[in-house]
Amino acid sequence: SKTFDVIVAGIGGMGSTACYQLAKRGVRVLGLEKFEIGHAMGSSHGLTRILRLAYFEGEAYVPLVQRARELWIETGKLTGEPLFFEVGALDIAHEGSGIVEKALEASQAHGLEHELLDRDAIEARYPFTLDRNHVGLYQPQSGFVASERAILAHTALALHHGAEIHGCEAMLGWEPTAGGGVRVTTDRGSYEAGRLILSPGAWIGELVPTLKPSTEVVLQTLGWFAPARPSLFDLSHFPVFTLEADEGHFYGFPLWQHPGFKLGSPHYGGEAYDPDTPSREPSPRHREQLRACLAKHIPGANGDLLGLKACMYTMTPDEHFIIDTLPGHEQVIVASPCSGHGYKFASAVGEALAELATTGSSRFDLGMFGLSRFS
Ligand code: PYC
Repeated sequence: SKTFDVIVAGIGGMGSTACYQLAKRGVRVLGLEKFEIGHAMGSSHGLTRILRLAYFEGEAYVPLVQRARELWIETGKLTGEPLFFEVGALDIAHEGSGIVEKALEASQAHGLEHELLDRDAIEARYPFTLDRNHVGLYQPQSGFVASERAILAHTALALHHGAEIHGCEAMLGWEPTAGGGVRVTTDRGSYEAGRLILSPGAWIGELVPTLKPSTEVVLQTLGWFAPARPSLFDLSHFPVFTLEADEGHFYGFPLWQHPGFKLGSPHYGGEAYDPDTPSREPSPRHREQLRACLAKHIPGANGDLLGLKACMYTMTPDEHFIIDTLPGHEQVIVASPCSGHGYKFASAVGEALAELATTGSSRFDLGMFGLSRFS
């Protein structure tokens, strides 16, 4: 079988950046993807993903997202098409719920530009209709990543640097070799490498059954709706946002590359899902929730439905990521799941994975993503 330095399984957000970072370092890398490159069966399609710097999920994420932002900008310049759009981000939540308070804590701890807004200030600036106790934190240096474009761009760069990438080739399994490497079997052949990076998203439990108990795949829904006045949601003055409402924790985007206003179903409202379901049918319940959120909080975007897409989150019990070597198999690096908030970090995670695979350590403190927390 053909031999490589590193095999990367799963060429989505994390795998595409890992292939690029490895190939750029002169590493002989094979990338394997079971669907076409840039497919809509995983967790990164639907054009855009939020990038927030003032991270309410934990200020420890801030250095990683700062580096990710730098890399998205750098790689966008390299390919001639921007990957990061600095439209600002607005976290809106009920006062005292902890979200705005934690975003503020992260801003202060890392000296991030930010602005606290009360309900009246938010409504004066943006087309939201909010609850009396809603408050917000605006971060001008945040924005969104063009996620589909970025996967294709990183794959193109990886190829440019000599990576071998196989689309439409399903990995069936892996086993350690006597020499301390790995042998990977696919539906088209078998390959050997010194190291294996597993970034298969929702399929991690199938490739590493010991991780099944600490991961849950859920279905989420993205909706696009015709705005009455598209100019209100133009990316020149409308930011990405997260909105904690009584109906759930929603998130949305300014208009970009699609005539519809994009709104995501409640972040904590995913439905248990089998990633091998052959088609991705959006949830009717999510569709109702999106409609209810628009009617109550964003009436200017409550127009005709233009599109719905289903996508998957792969959750860990504490909602942090897994980025670690596999106990007993140090040649295998796991880089999934991301608990539904990982894409924004992918450029920096790719760099961290390349460092781990080539030197055994990373400049980033990846301690909070370690597997030992589940044992
Ligand atoms: O990180 O803002 C975010 C996000 C929204 C939906 C999923 N992740």
